[in-house]
Amino acid sequence: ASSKKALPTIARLSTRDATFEQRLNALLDWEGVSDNAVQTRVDEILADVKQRGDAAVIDATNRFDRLSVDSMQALCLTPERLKQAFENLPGEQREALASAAERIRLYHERQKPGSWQYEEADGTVLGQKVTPLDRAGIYVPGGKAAYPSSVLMNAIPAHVAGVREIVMVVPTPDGVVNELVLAAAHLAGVDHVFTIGGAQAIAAMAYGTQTVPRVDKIVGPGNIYVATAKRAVFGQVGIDMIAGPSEILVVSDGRTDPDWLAMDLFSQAEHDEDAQAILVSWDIEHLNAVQEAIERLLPTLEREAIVRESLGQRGALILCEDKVDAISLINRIAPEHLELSVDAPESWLDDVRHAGAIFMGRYTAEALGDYCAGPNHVLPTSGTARFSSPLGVYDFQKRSSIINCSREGASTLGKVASVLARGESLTAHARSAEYRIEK
Ligand code: HSO
Ligand code: ZN
Repeated sequence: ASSKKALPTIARLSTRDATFEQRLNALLDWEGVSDNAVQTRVDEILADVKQRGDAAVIDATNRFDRLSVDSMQALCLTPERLKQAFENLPGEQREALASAAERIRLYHERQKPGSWQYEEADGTVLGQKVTPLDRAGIYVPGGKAAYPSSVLMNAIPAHVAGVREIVMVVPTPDGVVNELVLAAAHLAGVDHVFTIGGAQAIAAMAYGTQTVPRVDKIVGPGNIYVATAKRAVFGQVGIDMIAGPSEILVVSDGRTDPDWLAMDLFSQAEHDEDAQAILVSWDIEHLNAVQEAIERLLPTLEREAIVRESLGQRGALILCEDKVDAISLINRIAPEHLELSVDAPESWLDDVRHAGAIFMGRYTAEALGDYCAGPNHVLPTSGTARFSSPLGVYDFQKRSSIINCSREGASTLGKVASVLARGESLTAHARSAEYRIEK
């Protein structure tokens, strides 16, 4: 036996333990990264792009992505190039991507909110007009973290929303292009792709350059430079949420195959070392069986090292008392993904208040939602499901209020406004309303 005490593969907790709250808090604790050195470098890049436009983007791209281009033209991909990427895919991939895109589109079509209005008795009409953004910018990370599925999840809602122009940026370090990412962009209705990344790409989209159109909102995940740049340009443009590491909370009634559950936990853990996978059950024998499955299946994983790190640092198997106890844990954690691996999951739904996406029943693996079920896989993380929602069509639209007073309505409202305006000593307001009151 080794003299070194081996770290447990995954922590075991019980809601009965006196230390439970403390241990749970330690597991959930996630500090959004912020770094002064990064901030300084990002600020420099933003300022440079703002001032010099394309030239600054080209310089930064050559430096960080190890390229040697001398014009922006070399960093633009045409719609024909995207189409070609799609058509050249192996048949199976082409069909899977197209089927996922179609399902995601159908789901998001349902999110399209209508404009509405109502008319009062005196003929005054009030309403709300929904308008898509003129331009959206989608950031796609390069290298290993470039997920074609995320291109679909970010761009399709924008397209369904009716955004006029969708710009996508994706870095190509050493000139390596991800054909699946381009194919996904083609299917999702992306208009322009620039092979740029990092803070320089965020700056280009936020300020606009001679070549890159200035967008109204930037969405999509990225590394710390990208996240820092997005925070910095927020206000000039809209941004989506800044996502933390991926998480899954599985609740099992003890009747799902432990191998399935172990693999569900792995499927989140393999995203990265900081990802979080937690399983809750009131059946201790079942927890033991899942733990055994984890130990047995771990060595079969391609990304074993990442999964071990993630499970060891932030994973847990939690023994709870009963359904009520499980529900209070769910709402306390407010997970990005919740799997209800139980009989009659519908009977849980009313009580589940906080979760980004709810996967109901034993057959609904989270992985299906990641790719092709239809709902969005860009979800609130780190407990933010308490107050925010999945990325959707509504994130690419805004609302304008409509007020259309009738002659009669102007009299009725004019009296109310005049009194309130005089109360605020804003007499021009009062007189403007009074002019329109019928004598
Ligand atoms: N589970 C990720 C999305 C994803 N999974 C992309 C596979 N590819 C979001 O939390
Ligand atoms: Zn995933």
